[in-house]
Amino acid sequence: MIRIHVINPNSTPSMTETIARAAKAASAQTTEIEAVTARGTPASIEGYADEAMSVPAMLAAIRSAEASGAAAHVIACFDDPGLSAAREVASGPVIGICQAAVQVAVTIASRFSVITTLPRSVPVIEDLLVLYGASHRCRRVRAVDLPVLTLEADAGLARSRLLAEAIVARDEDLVDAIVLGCAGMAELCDWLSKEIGLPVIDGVTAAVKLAEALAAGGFRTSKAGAYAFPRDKAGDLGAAGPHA
Ligand code: 5HY
Repeated sequence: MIRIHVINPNSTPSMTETIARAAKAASAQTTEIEAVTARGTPASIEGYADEAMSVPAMLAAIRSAEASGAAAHVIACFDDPGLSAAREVASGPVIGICQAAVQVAVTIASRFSVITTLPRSVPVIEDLLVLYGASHRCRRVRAVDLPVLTLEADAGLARSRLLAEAIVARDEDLVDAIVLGCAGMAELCDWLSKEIGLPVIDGVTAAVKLAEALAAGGFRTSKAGAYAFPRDKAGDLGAAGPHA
């Protein structure tokens, strides 16, 4: 068995349950999914400050999962918050659901659009697409203009907004796939794909399958460069100590 640690950086347990169901549905028989809710972080991640406030607890969860034998880690938030910091503290591979979804999208489709929750998340995701070298393959990052937690609080409204936006993306953006831009949309993937007749990619599924592949291949995060473990600063100021 390999254990994959799936961390929800926001502090909403019911969203972790949604993520866990999607992760388990995607995982192989030989995979154990350890789904964890970050402690003391924002109830949802909607922009840069929420991201920043979620990272310390997420890093603590990754350190703990490493100690209990996790072979790989999935950051189950489409902003990929703290992804590089997580790779510093982890030995196993760390996969962000945005990066994983984008890698699947560019492999199975020539052009895709992303549909996320609030308009404020659109530039965050656009910048990630540039970082991942995929911005020329994404026609548009769209938003249903609903808060993250409304996906669960009003599932009917979420579905109708997502379907309407996906139809516009299919017919106006002329894409051959849609990427769901929020972990909370994970269970809407198959339904939406059937409704619009296009492949729909959920980042939780993409990340779990990539994590399984990397773990099975024995790949570990390289500690030879920028992803080396954080330095111990204790001796840096010498005998003078921190209050010279
Ligand atoms: C997510 N926020 O996947 C992101 C995406 C978003 O709490 N989980 C969050 O919609 O901003």
